[in-house]
Amino acid sequence: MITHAAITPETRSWVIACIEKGESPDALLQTLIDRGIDEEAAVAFMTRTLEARLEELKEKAATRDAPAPDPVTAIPQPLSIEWPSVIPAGSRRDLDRDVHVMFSLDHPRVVLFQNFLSDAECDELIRLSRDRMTASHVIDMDSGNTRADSGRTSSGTAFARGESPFIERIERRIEALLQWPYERGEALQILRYEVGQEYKPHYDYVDPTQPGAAPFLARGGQRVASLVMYLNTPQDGGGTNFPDAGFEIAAHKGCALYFSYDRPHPMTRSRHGGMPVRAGEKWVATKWLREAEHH
Ligand code: PD2
Ligand code: ZN
Repeated sequence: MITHAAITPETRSWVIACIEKGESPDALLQTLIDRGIDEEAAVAFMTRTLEARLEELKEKAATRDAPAPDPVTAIPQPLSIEWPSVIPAGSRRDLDRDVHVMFSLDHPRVVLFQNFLSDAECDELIRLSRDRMTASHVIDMDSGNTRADSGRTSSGTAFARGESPFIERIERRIEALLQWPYERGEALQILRYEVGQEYKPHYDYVDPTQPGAAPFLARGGQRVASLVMYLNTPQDGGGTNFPDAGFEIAAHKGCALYFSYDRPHPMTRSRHGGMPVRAGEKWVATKWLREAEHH
């Protein structure tokens, strides 16, 4: 005779298999009782088994019906790094110059510094660059190489990190201002915009879902922040705008515009552009900060 102890995991599997073949629960209950299982125990067992099976099937259906996350549109988590530390508006950072915060916004994260470079430093950066400018490129997200693009019409050049004591002095000031290791900065880029030239709105991070992102990300990870240093004051135009947030920062000699993006996603509202120069010319130096050491 089968006793109460005979209700085993196999009994459970057998009941489920029979139900799924279409046998009636009442008939199964009767079989259990016929085989000597106490009626009350058999009813409790059948109830538990069928309820648990129903829950299992509901969970399976919910997982199956939930749309699979789309790797292109899914919102990535914020990068889990220590962020550059930026002081509040109105305060000063004790560097080798008296730099202070003129404007600060949380979303997008934007900070404008005044007096970051001296007039002499701005003039020297322009003087060192003038004879080595070539047409600016963008990263081709299919191949990872760079290419010309009608949305970026400036010319530019770059200084390797620490290329000279003068360049290193500026880079060390950036390190101290943002509390961001020197080694996690890209080469200093210099850009020149003549009348009508611009850099249409774009993101400075790379889209990690694009095939061309891998070689970029292999050298220091994602870009996390940008510092745009204005080397002159254009006669007219040439501001930096953030169209998704609806504001523009005027290009003003010696000021530095900082913005960061905590993940490579438009939700950072960090899309920005170099507005067309309407008169005169515009010179900037840019420093991009990476997640990790850049080489
Ligand atoms: O020229 C600018 O104002 C500017 C602003 C932001 C340039 C860039 N980003 C860039 O080169 O990415
Ligand atoms: Zn940019």
